[in-house]
Amino acid sequence: MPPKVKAREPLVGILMGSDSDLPTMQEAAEALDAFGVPYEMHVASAHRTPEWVQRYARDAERRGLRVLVAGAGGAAHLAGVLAAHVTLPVIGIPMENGSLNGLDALLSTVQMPGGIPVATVAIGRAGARNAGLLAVQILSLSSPGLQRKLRAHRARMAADVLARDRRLQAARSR
Ligand code: RP5
Repeated sequence: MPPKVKAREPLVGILMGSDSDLPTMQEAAEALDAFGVPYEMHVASAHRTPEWVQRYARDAERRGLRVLVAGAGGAAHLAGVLAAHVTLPVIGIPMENGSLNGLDALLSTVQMPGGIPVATVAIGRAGARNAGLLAVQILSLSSPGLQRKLRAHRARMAADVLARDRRLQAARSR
């Protein structure tokens, strides 16, 4: 059984390798905000603050966190190192930066050894947004309220696409 937590205590831990990742990671935070999911955010580095990351991961479950979201660039090991220390789901976001535009971070995040999964999303802002949504979906497994909000969100997206198509058809028939 997951630990019982007070409603406003963070359920999601968002970590990023550097504050230079914040504009991208903000997308994940905004997705959680949109669903009213409480979270915390920290700058922490698998390489520059390895002990801090290990301690954070080891304490995460006891503190009531249910999902970890980690973004890093370059040799992006933050999500993988977290995953090594927890059985909570870990979602990894490769940052779009450096000389390889995020391809290095994508491979570093996604190519985990068998047995220690990291759910890796797309490079950059769209990936960060999806990471937030995926965290909501995971939490919705034990929250009918979040399930309802997710269904409404999907319905709004579908309505938006249909409206765009109507505008396209109208423009083409002029
Ligand atoms: C990674 O190196 C960070 O996650 C960031 O994406 C990148 C650059 O970090 P800074 O030099 O801006 O601190 O570890």
